Amino acid sequence: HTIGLVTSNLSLHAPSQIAAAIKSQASKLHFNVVISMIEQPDLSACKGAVNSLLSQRVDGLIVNIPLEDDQVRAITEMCGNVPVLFLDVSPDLNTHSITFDATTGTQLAVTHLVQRGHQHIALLSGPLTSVSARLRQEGWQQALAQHHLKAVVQLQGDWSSISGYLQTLALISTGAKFTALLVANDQMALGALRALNESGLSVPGQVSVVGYDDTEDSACFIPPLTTIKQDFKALGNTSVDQLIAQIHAPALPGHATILPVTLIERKTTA
Ligand code: IPT
Repeated sequence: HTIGLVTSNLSLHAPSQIAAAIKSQASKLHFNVVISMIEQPDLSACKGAVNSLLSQRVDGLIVNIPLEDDQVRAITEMCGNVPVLFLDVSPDLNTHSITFDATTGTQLAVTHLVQRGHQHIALLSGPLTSVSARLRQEGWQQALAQHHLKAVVQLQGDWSSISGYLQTLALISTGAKFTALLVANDQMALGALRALNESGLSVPGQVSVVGYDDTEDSACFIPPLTTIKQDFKALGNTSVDQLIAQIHAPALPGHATILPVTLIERKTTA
């Protein structure tokens, strides 16, 4: 039995840890995993990857690529009778999906900062072409508004650590006054920490930083990163179990599962 996994670039820490978790759980249940990776997410690349896995006669597909609603419909149609499960789509879609609770994740991060007295908060988002990047940005904005606050500056990176570094340097060079920085993933937070350090801004003395993901290296950043944990092991286990259930019962109606997130407080916030 074989599961096909279509994934975003595995040089990114989150997709690679998700792929590892899927592989482990599948092995336990005696399923093979064949992977098709897309370097830059777009519909035609995703269709190509799905087709190549279908031609290898996989029993079901897990798709970890950011997709808009109409793109999800197009991919589902292509799969025909082969069950498919999406990991990076809107939780409001009436399809098989497993995503993390972005409303709670962003609220936890904002509340953590506001409780520590922060009023001047900057945002570093992921690429806004990605659903999950948009959900995080909107979640932060809503949570800030609940505290009658607005982001002082909003920047956008591409999930990579170098984009986090460059965008944070750009933020510092605007001269904008900020005491905290919310970052949409830990890799960009790693770059942000370097930019702050090189600019002589101490973390958390002058600037607090909150990441998002809690990938495996984040406890070893300098300082260890406060972040929102998305449990990628749990995602891997649940998605393999769920896809196998779909394989056994292909008529199961679409269902959006939402996994919980938690705040991991380390040393980048005060
Ligand atoms: C999402 C990660 O949070 C982000 O850091 C980045 O790696 C992105 O994936 C790449 O697509 S997690 C995803 C399941 C929404």
